[in-house]
Amino acid sequence: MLRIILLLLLTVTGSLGSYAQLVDIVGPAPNARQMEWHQMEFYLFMHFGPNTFTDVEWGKGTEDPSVFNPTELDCRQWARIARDAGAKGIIITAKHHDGFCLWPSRFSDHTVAQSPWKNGKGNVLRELSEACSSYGIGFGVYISPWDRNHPDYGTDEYNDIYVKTMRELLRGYGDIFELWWDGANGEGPNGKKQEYDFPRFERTARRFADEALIFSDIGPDIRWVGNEKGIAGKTNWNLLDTVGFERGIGAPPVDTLNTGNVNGKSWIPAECDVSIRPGWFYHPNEDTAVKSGRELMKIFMTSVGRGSNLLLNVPPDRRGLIHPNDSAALMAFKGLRESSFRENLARRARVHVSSSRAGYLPSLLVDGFRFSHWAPDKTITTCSIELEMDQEKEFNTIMLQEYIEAGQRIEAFTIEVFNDGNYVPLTSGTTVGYKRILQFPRQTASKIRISVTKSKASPVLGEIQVFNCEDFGNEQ
Ligand code: FUL
Repeated sequence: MLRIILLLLLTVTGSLGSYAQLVDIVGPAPNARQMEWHQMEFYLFMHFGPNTFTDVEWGKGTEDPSVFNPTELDCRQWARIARDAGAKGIIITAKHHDGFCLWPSRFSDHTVAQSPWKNGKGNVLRELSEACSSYGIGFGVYISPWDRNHPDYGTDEYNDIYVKTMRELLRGYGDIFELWWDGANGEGPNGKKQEYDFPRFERTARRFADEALIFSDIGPDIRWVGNEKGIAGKTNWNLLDTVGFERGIGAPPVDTLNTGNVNGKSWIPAECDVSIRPGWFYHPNEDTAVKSGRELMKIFMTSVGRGSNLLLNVPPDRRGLIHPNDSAALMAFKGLRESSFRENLARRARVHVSSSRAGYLPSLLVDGFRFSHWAPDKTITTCSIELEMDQEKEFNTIMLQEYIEAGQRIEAFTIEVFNDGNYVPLTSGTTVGYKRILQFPRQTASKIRISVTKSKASPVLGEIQVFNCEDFGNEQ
């Protein structure tokens, strides 16, 4: 009943923020847009442009636009496959470092309008934004600040051009869920490097797409995880200190990006960008090097399973379609996620807790909803939670979720299993965050004890689930 009331409350208010006010917030906390983003968990990246046809990763910007000529481009196929794979959105390289624009920008003469595709009348962004909205997934854009084509690159005028380009793009294609800023900063056709006016770029983004979360090495909304392998830190704070740091060369050290800062001043969660193939762009000789569903599952465990989001790159081929090898791998990945997390063995387990706060029912931890949460007494920072299942069960995976609307708090926890009349250590970890998935050797038991051993403030947990699935071979 309580669950129904809470859900009604959420539906009626339409905002997570109002529910978050039921608990006190400690330290930086996600805003409503970031909270929606955390819940997306997994979405696709698409690198597409002249490089798709010239077989390189970084075009020089001197490529003849006539190379861009997909024969069967179908953005609805991309969006359908993304949706069917359980991805919640697509971020497209609207403009990569070669400067080529996938829409007919008025501020460049290196665009789809100069290509033979659809006789220069095509617009990939228009087709993709419409396809994403008709399949109910988000649409995001990568707009490379580095531009190896634009003649003004390296001069003050380029900052104006970049702002105008952003404005044109952010106003013209509906809601944008994420704007992706790459850190690369090389020379332009005039041999000069650009001093980017990022404060102005940020103001432009906020003004014309205030719904968009901005990704870069240092946010302001989402940070790079520090590698392109899909591996977040086992310790992963959603907090980051950015003062004194810049995007690109001046970014925080990669291990800081990987783990965040325990006492960071801003909520800037990590996103793991990784490609399904060795390269970011499509290369025919990589058709046989597509990661398998199992490999993607391993990546899921080290990204989403460590409280980060997963941005998986699936580059369309020269026809302008997702290659069958990639779609098969995506479907295998989807199948593995479904089979792995289908049966929560702790659903409706009896929950015994070491301390209780009035109004916070321990049973909310196993009700299948992260929003409904439990917390011990306000003054208490350590606690234990015992799950008692109705009979002995085999399991090898535990998923924990903090109610991060109230801030990220947990610093260390242990998991024990009841064996021969005693609790014995099974595994342990540091941060939990939005989601933490731990795998361990398969156990048979009816009781599990999770103890929070260190927390910045009274821990607030939303959900605990237990599974018996394949072992994805990740070191926890
Ligand atoms: C990098 C770029 O230089 C690559 O080409 C790619 O776009 C990747 C996602 O980010 O920094």
